[in-house]
Amino acid sequence: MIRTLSAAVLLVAGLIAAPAAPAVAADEVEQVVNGGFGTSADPWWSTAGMPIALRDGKACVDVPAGTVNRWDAAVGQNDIDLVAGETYRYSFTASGDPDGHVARAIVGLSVSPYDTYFEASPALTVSGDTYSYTFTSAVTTAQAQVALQVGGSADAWGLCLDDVSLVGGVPPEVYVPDTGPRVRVNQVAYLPRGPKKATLVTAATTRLPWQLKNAAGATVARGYSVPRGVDASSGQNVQTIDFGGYRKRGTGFTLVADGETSRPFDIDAAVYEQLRADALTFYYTQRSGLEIRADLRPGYARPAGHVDAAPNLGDGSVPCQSGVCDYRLDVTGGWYDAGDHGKYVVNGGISTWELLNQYERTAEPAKLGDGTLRIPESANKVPDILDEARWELEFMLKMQVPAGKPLAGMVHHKIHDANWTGLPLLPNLDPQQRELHPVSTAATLNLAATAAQAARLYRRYDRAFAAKALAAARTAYTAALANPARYALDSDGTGGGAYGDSKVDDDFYWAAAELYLSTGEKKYAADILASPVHTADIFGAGAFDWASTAAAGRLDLALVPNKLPGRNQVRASIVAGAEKYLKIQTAHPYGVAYAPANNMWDWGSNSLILNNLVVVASAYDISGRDKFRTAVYEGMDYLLGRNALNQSYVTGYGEVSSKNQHSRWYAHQLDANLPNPPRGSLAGGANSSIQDPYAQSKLTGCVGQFCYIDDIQSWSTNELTINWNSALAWVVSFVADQN
Ligand SMILES: [Ca+2]
Ligand SMILES: [Ca+2]
Ligand SMILES: [Ca+2]
Repeated sequence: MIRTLSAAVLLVAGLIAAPAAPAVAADEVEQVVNGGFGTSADPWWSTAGMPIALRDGKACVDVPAGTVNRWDAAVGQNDIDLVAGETYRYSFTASGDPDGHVARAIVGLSVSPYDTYFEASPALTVSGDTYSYTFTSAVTTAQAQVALQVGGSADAWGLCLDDVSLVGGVPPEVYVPDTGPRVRVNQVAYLPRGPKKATLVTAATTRLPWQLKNAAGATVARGYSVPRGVDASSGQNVQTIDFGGYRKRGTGFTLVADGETSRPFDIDAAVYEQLRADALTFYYTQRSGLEIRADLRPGYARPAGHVDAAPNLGDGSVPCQSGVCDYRLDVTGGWYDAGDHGKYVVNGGISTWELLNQYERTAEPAKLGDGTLRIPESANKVPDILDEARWELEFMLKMQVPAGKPLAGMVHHKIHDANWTGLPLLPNLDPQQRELHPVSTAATLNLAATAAQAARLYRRYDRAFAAKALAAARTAYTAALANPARYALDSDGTGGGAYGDSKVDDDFYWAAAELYLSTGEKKYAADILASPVHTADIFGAGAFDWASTAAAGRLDLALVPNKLPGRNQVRASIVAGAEKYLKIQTAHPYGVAYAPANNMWDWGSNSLILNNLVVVASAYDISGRDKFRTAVYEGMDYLLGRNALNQSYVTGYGEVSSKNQHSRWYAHQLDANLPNPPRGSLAGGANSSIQDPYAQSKLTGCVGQFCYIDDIQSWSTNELTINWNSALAWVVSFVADQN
């Protein structure tokens, strides 16, 4: 989960010479000067080495070959006024020769920190097109710029531009998502013996008849819907349909109600086995420091990233930020966190825990065994999920401060680029300086927890690695006790996500729990029992995540065999937490076990929904009560299509699914030569705060579930990350295990 502030470019304005602006409606005000390039290019600027030439009344440039970022080559105009709350229409005509080169059209700040207020990235054609966009400014400034950023191409090409316009005072654009039929189903598969519910969006307030049809169109079941009133999470009047009495397997079923036919779905369990594998193979193509092989992942091959081969400066010998340390570390390997090239110990921690926990809890370890994930280690006799998690663990171990250095045993919070890069950008093409950021108590405890957990799980396969991990965990825990308040700051977000966390009692608790479970030592038990977190009600309306890790410790104390005094209460607390989520889910007309305060959906809400299901599934493991298992099954429906937007959030699963997640290398939307994210990639999902300009331009005023858009520029609703896919893999693995 990364807060990516898109960078823009600072370039020097030309001198003002102001011909008349194009004609516009009386109450609409043109902000661009000389957008028609009548007799000169003033006051437009262009980047060095790319002078503007006027041809046929257009501004044309020869874009040089071999630049990295979009903003390395640009044409623009500064001193643009913007007023907060005002809606603008941004339009221009442009052509590109040869076809297909992408121009990043922005309205942004012309000075540091170069915030982008709006952006669009059309692929240009030789014949040229007119482009027009509407957005509402969130800021008031006299220092905005409009620009077309055209860098990042290996080859030279030609751009011509005309009739550039930014008109204020236009009516706001009302974005209406295409949500298809009003009968909302799990578009992938219901389980033959599981619950089968759908949600009908309708104006009707009395019950309506429904029919379940098989692939041949024959009605195989029928009944009546149940009115549910207005659903707060979507603002829609809805009814629910329960066809759980039908249990036959098959493909191509549809539900018909209120004159609408749902998208098709299966009734079968097998697809969850495939999704378990796909959700986990996501990690291989996130790997840093390793070539991604075409034979293992057709369509996703790429050179190794950040291995000290130009233009990468590499992760083989990375310095600290200025003043932070005087040594360099080899921090190659690990997973790229998300759509950026950063690597963050805290997010690596919860992701690794969730993979290892998935393996530790499963009743069917063979399903996660050697040869299950198509990775380079698929024939080494070690379960593939452990091989994949080890790729990250080895990186996290490298982030620990070496003995003899100041703060030895503590762990650097993160390593990433000194400055933000643009999209698209393959990992091996990132030219930025990489930097280690200060150590933090949270990162140190994340290593302590996951390395301790690893010690007990890898012992069977590699005693030396298990011993090394346990020693590192002990060292880290001791160092954290001596440095209990070194907090990562929210402000440390230049070039990478901040991952600030100033509440670490949860991380202390989790680390003590894992160390106790792997060693049985009394001192760790004493720390667990002395922690207020041990008995606190940690299962609230939100969910556990990278910053709130108490649940990881609590779940493991409940489920991994141990002799902790009072363990029955620990187990009971999981069941009590699950009861709360069950209550929320039962009351929810879309069957979601997530009800944030004031209907403010959080960043990465899909992963929070899934992490609540982890608690519910664990309650099933503890209690054996079928209602918990049933709730987990139903919880998958929302993610796979039974939602207000009528789409699956898992790439490649469901008739309509997220496919344009924010990523620098699964950037097909920006470069036809790059792939979409691989099958089984989870999108972040509805986020009421819509922090990115693209989402703001489309979704301002959105209600709950509607605060999502499947566009690569929407980094606050549509990124992909290692900690979101770990939640997906965990829950899907549970579901697959039951069948
Ligand atoms: Ca012109
Ligand atoms: Ca293996
Ligand atoms: Ca914390």
